[in-house]
Amino acid sequence: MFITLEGSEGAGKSTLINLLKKYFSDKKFNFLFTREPGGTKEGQAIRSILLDKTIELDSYSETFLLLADRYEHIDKVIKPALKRNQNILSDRYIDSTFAYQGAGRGIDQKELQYLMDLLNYPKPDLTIYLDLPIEEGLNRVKKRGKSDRFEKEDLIFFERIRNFYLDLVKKNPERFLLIDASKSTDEVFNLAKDSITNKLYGK
Ligand code: Z5A
Repeated sequence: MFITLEGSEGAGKSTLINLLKKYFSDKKFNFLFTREPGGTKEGQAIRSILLDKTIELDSYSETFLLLADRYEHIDKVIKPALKRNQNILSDRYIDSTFAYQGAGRGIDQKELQYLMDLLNYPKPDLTIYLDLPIEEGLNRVKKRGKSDRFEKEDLIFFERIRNFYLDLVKKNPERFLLIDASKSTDEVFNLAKDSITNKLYGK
């Protein structure tokens, strides 16, 4: 089973993943938690460039770095795990590129699809999207303290991304579960845990 988690800034992906990790490890479930960018040693080096506020990247350079990260991730982590029949949860995956580089940066979606197809990527069975009004998410991130190269973008950039995700969820109801991330961490966790469990047991 291949599950992905998406969301905009401060929606609570890391918080949710920590709760899911504990829950599935207590249940002795064979679950691999991974992320993009940075799911491999090579990807971690790429991630540090992508998040560095002192580095200026053209949107295409940013995209190619993300795709290099993804190629390494698919080749070294995702495909081998799926071959072993291991369950995987990836914090961000292909939808992030269509949302951030497509809707956010303005790269044509067809160009992105062409580049993505070159990766021959496994498709997720379930994608959980944590939805939160942008200002609320940015306030949470501000309180947390540190920010990265993406988080210095303006509200409109993040609104375009959120609207893109909302549209994607509407068009792909069989793959997506939208969770209202303004709910408490416990409520968000229970909704995500139940939907993953149902998917694992084919309900
Ligand atoms: N990116 C891209 O552009 N294209 C791509 O293809 C890919 C990625 C794959 C890094 O991703 C950047 O890469 C990202 C998109 C770009 N851009 N940004 N920014 P990332 O996933 O590593 O980073 P992130 O999206 O910024 O996630 P984050 O900063 O780690 O936030 P989060 O995981 O969603 O939130 P959190 O750390 O769990 O929570 C934030 C705060 O809110 C924290 O203080 C929590 O205690 C609090 N919180 C969490 N849940 C709640 C609830 N339910 N109520 C109240 N407070 C809460």
